[in-house]
Amino acid sequence: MPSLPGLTITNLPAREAKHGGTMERRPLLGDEAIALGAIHAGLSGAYSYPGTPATEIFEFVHRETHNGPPVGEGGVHAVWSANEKVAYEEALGMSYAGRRALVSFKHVGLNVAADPFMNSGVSGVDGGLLVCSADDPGMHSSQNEQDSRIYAWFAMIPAVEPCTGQEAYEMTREGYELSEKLRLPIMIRMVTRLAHSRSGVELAPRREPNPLRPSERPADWTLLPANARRLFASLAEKQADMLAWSESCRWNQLKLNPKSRKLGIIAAGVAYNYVCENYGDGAEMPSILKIGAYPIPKRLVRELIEAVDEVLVLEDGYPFIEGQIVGLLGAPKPIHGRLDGAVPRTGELNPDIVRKALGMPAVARQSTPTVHLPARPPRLCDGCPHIDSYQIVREIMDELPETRVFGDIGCYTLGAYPPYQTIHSCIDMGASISMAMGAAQAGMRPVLCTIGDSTFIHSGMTPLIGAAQQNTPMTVFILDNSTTAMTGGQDSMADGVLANVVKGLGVDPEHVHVLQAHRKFHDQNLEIIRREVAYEGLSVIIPTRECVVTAKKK
Ligand SMILES: Cc1ncc(C[n+]2csc(CCOP(=O)(O)OP(=O)(O)O)c2C)c(N)n1
Ligand code: SF4
Repeated sequence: MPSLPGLTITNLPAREAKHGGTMERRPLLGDEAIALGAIHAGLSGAYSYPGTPATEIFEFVHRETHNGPPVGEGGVHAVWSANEKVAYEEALGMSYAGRRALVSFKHVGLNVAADPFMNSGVSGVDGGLLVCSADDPGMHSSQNEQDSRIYAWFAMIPAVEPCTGQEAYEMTREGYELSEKLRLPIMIRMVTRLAHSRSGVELAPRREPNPLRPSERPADWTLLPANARRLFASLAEKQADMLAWSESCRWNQLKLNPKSRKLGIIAAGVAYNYVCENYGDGAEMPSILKIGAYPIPKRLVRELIEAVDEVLVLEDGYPFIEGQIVGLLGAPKPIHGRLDGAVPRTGELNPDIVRKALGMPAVARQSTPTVHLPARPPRLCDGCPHIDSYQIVREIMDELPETRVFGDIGCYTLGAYPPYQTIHSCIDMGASISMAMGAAQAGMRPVLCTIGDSTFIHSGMTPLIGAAQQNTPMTVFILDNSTTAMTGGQDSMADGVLANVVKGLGVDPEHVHVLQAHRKFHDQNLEIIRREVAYEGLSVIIPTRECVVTAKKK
């Protein structure tokens, strides 16, 4: 963490004592620092479904532990889950058994896991449970830039937000102690910039995993109304302890500068680095509250506001801190940030945006020669199996221009771009099938949808059961490329079982077709698909061929 010379540090406790002897140091991505922090805290189970920018957390745990002993002998269980809700519930089961668990996913994954996540605040945990939700401000590879801190507030649980790899490691490692002390899951809020930045991290020794100790409070895990009312009241009571922790923990630091009253800064997570970068040239730093732990440390915010004339709030994501300070009726002093336009309302922060908000003159950056290239949308790889499917869908659309195709999330979403332009929606994982159902129910014809094999297992099976029961007139394409290509080629649970799963969900086997997604079968595939599109009922087409990138890797 950059040091801030010459400031009065009012609540910064001494750094933890070194753990005996020389410390090991490793270059780690922010994601990897979380993974290793969990392993060193005595992790017994890691759970996840791939999603940028969180994927590397699970992959690191797997890489580090898969050759180790079984869980019963101190090892770590690490197998991808079918989706984030399943991952969260598996982690809860591990915690119920008294052992420590880590569940990680991208921010929208938390929407999928929201049901168990919210309820786990009420039930509480036994073995420590850390949930890392990796936000993507600026939407580098996401559909939105929702802010997971609001979920932690919603579930009434503590959250930590690292600004360096070292903090990511230490917050995770120590988070397990807090989780077991408060008997609550703890959220680690990550952002893309830190998740994918590499830095040297000092490591502490690995702690032994917890022994198997099944919960002695099964009633607390059984959220019948009478139990849930009691537990929710107890969660409300814990809020005071949580606030006391947040106001005294080392992740929240108030540094008052009595010489500079005009401006105070509140900087959360990586925004703190951007402030330090801008004051790094020796300029005097105003009073600053660095926030790395939530609930928002009210007392420290109040102390800062009392010490200065106005406050600038810098936070990646939503104006979460700023909004709470301003509240409904306004703050006692001017508060600047995303809400009053001092900082752009959306998008990722960076040192230049922060510099401008601080009122500093722009720094001259070394200009790079600009080459004007024609705009080129991202496209499917040459030889991609999805190309063969989309060529046929395009032909169907040319024959029947009223055709609508509901898309989903994966490499195949690129079918929305030229030259195919074969997708008319993409909202969230699994929505292709459910939205196609709704549109068919509204009377639209013909209705098609495309979904990848991994996305189908994640959240396409449930709507397909309903479509099979109602024999909804639509044609579902499950594009089986034997992998989860978009997130880097993780194994797909659909491998080898797709047609049987589809039939098992109740789809009439006469209208289930496994096709080879290859140019040389184009004519016969087109014929089958034409027939099924004309059929006034549910059909499922499974074009199959391995992703060429995955095949090459093998
Ligand atoms: C809720 C949620 N979880 C994870 C992701 C990240 N993600 C996007 S697409 C995808 C799966 C892609 O695999 P598949 O459906 O097989 O299509 P492919 O990329 O292989 O064509 C994942 C995991 C996401 N966008 N939303
Ligand atoms: S990675 Fe695989 S699935 Fe994705 S576009 Fe390339 S070939 Fe197609």
